[in-house]
Amino acid sequence: MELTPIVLLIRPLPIDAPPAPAHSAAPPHVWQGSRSKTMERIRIEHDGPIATIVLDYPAKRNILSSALVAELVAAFAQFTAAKARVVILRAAPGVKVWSAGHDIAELPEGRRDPLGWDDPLREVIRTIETFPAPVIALVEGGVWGGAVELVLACDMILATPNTTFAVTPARLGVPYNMSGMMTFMSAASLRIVRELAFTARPIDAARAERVGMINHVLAAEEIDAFALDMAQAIVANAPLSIQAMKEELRVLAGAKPLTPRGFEKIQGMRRLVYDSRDYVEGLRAFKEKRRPVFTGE
Ligand code: KGJ
Repeated sequence: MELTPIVLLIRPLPIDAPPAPAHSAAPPHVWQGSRSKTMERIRIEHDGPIATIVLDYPAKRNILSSALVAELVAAFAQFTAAKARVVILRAAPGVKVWSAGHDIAELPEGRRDPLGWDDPLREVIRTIETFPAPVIALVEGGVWGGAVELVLACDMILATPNTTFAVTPARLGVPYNMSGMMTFMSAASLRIVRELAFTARPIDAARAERVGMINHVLAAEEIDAFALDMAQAIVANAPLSIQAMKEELRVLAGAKPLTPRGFEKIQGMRRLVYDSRDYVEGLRAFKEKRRPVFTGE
């Protein structure tokens, strides 16, 4: 698959077109040929019913800033309108950092929930989860914080052997939120989630595959062809069936009972975290490029 940016070959789809109902009575292949479009922080490519998003903001290690997320959300809306049958989400080949996660500079400095409903990370996770066709994450290099959740929210995950996943809120003093924890719980056993979240140490691709967090580890020279082959297998199948199964899995995975009291208790605990000195210290230490000193206050 060609990844260098090329000019738009065919009439572009309006980026702000309202998402069409997926896979309606339209013919299965609404796209002809291939085309590519460059946004500022991502590139998108269409090749027939297979769409690709390339994270392409290396100067800031593909951080999930509100600007990058806005481009991602627009790309998925465009793919929905165009009835894409599968999306491959990747970074440029050979990157050392797939994504450094949430833009720490955009986290509020305290006294406000840093991961509320409208947070860009939450928005892009919902976009992927509710996208009406499978999303394959093709990952290499370091994946950090919220970017780990982004990858785990994808339907299938392929990774090169040098991939690592580090879940780092506790290194920053950030109270992760419950729907985010649910993404982790759906992707790995509680024991693994606890280890990742409490130690904030990276897990490598081999172990992530062993514990069932990701689908396949593949050599860098093989991963593109493997992803394409998987995409083609999906495209050959019935899109409405896949769309219904994807939604069933999403709804079932999220079907966790929670009492109002339990919810309020957790919100109260999270508030103690983002009101704490440790939270301010975690963000400040990152900006000052030093290790944080946490006191539990
Ligand atoms: N947010 C904001 N800016 C970032 C971030 C980030 N997450 N990561 C990197 N940057 C910026 C740096 O400040 C540099 O900006 C530039 O990207 C290159 O980073 O100084 P500038 O050039 O203006 P750097 O550190 O020079 O690159 P490397 O030496 O290659 O190191 C890459 C790393 C990914 C190891 C390193 O940047 C890093 O540790 N980043 C933070 C990773 C992290 O903990 N991410 C989790 C963020 N938190 C969450 O996602 C969430 C949701 N949470 O709850 O905590």
